[in-house]
Amino acid sequence: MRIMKRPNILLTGTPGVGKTTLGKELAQRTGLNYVNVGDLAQEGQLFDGFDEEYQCPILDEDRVVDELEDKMGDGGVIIDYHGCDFFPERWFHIVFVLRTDNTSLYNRLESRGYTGKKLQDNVQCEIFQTIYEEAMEAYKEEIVHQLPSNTPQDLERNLEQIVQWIEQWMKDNN
Ligand code: DAT
Repeated sequence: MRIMKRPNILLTGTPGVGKTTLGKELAQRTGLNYVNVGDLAQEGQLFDGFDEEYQCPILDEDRVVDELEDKMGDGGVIIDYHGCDFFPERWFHIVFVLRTDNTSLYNRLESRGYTGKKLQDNVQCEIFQTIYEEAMEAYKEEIVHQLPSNTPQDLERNLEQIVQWIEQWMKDNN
């Protein structure tokens, strides 16, 4: 039996914009495989050093890419990470950059326990649209889409749009 081809999707954006919430629900609705790169790195200890300033381990990007390569080749993977320029460009059929208004993001990160410089820097990352620009440099502009992620209504709309896009992609590619 011929196996159905399925797309690989990147969900990126500043911490707290809603990647995990969207990614997990999307996986539930579509049967695609959700991968949280932070969790993957934690499980496999895919780190290379420690960042004293932010008090967190530094991701070993090469080992993360090696770890994911086979799975990405099979297709049907949703990747969730707050960075996007170290993944091979060829991996993704579409890239979504989630965006959240400053006040909402500030509140979400504060209730996650972020304080001080870490909180400020992450909100600033969103204000400067750092991840969006990173994505626009790393991938073809026409596959990079921004999604508002402020309210539960935004979440539902994003889910419906992505599910539709996946269905269309599978019709076109099988
Ligand atoms: P990320 O994975 O980007 O760090 P998350 O999915 O953990 O973000 O979400 C951070 C918090 O925001 C969490 O408490 C759920 C909430 N949230 C996510 N998407 C939302 C949305 N569209 N509207 C309101 N709250 C949302």
